[in-house]
Amino acid sequence: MDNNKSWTKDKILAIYNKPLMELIFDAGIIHRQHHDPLKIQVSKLISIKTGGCPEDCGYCPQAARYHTNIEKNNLMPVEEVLAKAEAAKATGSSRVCMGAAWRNVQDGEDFDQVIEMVKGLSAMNMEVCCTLGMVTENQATRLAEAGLHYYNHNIDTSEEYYKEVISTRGFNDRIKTLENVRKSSLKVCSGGIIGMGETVNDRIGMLMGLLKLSEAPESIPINALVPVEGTPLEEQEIVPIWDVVRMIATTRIVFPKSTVRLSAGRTQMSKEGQALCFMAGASSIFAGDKLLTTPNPGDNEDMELFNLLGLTPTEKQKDNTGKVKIRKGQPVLETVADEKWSRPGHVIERNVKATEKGKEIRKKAHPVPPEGRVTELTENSVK
Ligand code: SAM
Ligand code: DTB
Ligand code: SF4
Repeated sequence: MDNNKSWTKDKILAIYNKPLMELIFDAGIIHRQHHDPLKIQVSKLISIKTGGCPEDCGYCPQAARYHTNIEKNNLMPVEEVLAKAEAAKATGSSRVCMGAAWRNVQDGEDFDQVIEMVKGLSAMNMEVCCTLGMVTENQATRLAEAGLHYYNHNIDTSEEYYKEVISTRGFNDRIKTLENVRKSSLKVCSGGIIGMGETVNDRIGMLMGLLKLSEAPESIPINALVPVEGTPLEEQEIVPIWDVVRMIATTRIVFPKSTVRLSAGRTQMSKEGQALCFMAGASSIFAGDKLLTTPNPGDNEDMELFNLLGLTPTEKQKDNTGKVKIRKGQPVLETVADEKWSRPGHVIERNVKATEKGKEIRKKAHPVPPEGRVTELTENSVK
């Protein structure tokens, strides 16, 4: 999908700041030119490995260093994933997105198990997406060969504000991962979060980041921050729905052909607010009563909303399972030298504070660490 390189920050800013009614109208027209406005693509998120992540992403309840009230789980058995997907298919999901709380994919047993999940889901005639952290081109190609359609990896925000949210993984590695995914013939899903304390300029900067990719992402999730207790961003105010609508509409105009997904944060939005997002060009949602660890409206509520608005879930797109184009002369299963992912390591005060608070809480709960207890931070060793 072409990326229109003639966009500038100023041009996008002028769109974002248009009178809201004009903005929604303009975005709605573009939406109708490229998409069926009565169809919504519905994806089911399955958290296949939850919590215990060694990273410090300031928004994330799954980072081991913060103390959050989530249920941690090791990698889910393949059968359990397939059963969850079967149930989601029955309620209208055409796509399953599997999420793992990993910094990056590591070759080995766990990755082999994920490959089996992808094969199983793809055989069920569903679109399959994974979000497993950073990937090499080789790993992305293995996923593509197994039948994966999309890989999700968000750039999250502008390159500048990213440094105030995450210190353990670099913005450039996000871009590198997305280009690895692109080369492997998988479709790219990448977007970000609003409501983290960023400026409007940062929101536009996030879109500029996506425009710098060699091709536009096929799918762009716009998440509204879900502020989770214990994370560095726990005290952020819920982002106003008007900002969400503006961001969705602007994304729709800048990326006319991409699917724009109204992602996390829908439990914080009214039905009317979500309807405005669909008017403004959102064409996809996550279904079910849970995202990865936080609540989501649930199937009944979404069905009610769809009925009210006259929307119907899209069917699965044309099946290309087993027809993945692997580039000639590329030995896909041969191990290549591992990518050297960066670790900027600068100090982010609010992340440090939340980490200290997490340590205190754990110390109170376990004054002496039980013998043989492995610290959570070593679960996914850092490269
Ligand atoms: N570990 C992998 C990674 O970081 O790429 C995959 C899972 S990660 C949870 C996927 C995305 O969820 C993040 O990049 C972020 O955009 C979004 N996310 C995480 N926590 C969130 C929150 N509290 N509110 C909104 N979005 C969130
Ligand atoms: C995306 O952009 N949003 C989804 C999906 N990709 C993986 C994740 C949202 C997570 C919200 C916080 C949670 O439930 O843990
Ligand atoms: Fe959360 Fe993914 Fe960051 Fe881990 S890498 S803390 S799972 S967003």
